[in-house]
Amino acid sequence: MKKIAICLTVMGAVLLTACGSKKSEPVATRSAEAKTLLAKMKAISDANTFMFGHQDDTAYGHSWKGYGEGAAADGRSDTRDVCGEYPGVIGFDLGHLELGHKQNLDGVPFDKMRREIIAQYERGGVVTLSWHLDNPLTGGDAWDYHDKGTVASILPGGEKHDEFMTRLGRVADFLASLVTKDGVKIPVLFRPWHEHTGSWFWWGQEICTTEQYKALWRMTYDFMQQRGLTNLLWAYSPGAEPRTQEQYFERYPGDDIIDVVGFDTYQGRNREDYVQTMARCLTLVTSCAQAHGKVAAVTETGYETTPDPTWWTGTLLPALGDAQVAYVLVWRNAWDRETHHYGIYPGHESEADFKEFYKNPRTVFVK
Ligand code: BMA
Repeated sequence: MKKIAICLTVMGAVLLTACGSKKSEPVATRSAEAKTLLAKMKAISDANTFMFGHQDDTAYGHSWKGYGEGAAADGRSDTRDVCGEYPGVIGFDLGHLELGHKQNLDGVPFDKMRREIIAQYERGGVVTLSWHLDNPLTGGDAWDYHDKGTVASILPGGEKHDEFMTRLGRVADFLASLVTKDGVKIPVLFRPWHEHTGSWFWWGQEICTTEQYKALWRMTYDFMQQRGLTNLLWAYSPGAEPRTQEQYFERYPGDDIIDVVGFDTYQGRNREDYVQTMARCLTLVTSCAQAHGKVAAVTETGYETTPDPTWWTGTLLPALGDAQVAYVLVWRNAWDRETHHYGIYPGHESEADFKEFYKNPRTVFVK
């Protein structure tokens, strides 16, 4: 008995020492490149400038696609075709990567996406990744919110937990493959579980509880950290629903996880509603960013088809006012849906105005 006790005591001491020494070493949660990226975003917003962002900018455009039959060469961009430079931020979506598919939910091959992510980094631009992932419980898409048990089913102990970890693993593998030819792990801004203050995705406000939503974030973050993905920065991006800091932070996963705080909102038919919503959300998000020492951004916006020849300088710029945000990202220019575009392209009725927007000293693009 005694011998065992001594043995256990010694083992305990060894374990304690091991744990103790582990604890005293700072845990690297952000790579040097990720820290540099965050500092750059902060400097841009501190200088009262912001990067223009466009979803899928180099994957396809209004009348072309960069993959499949008749593919345009890598690096084609509707934005560059109009103003000569690329957006400062390009967004891509990882939906269906978790299923092991070769293309995302909109048909963009992940190999093409990887090449364009590397190219955007090498030209000095920023990449943000959203994730419209399928419902892991029902097999429906991201908008299949009818089963309120979905989030619970993938948390530890849930019937789909193990399978979901496999899905997260596929995403982690792709994120780990974002490496330059010199071996630099490309820093990217990951923006999962977005627009959760609405109830149109299976992780939305009325579909899961606050505790479940936060646990979902923690599980995702811990998994990526355990995979060594310190090249990720993390964005929290509710919709326009929160009215107060308290509401904004209700489901906030934590200051140790989040780097960028933003919001998604779009213009509908009424310009005044949009300008007012932007003003309200910008005031809220910039004060939240300040209170928590984070960088603010407009993580998604736009006006579908932009049916206003002076929208860029006549609505978007005034709506932004003097708010300090690192970037403003407009949604994609679908090549296969005539009326689903939010960016600019040659021949669009707002082309001349976009060039003015580009020349405005506040906007940041990359060559
Ligand atoms: C949505 C729409 C969809 C698309 C999804 C992910 O807002 O653009 O057509 O599948 O984003 O990119």
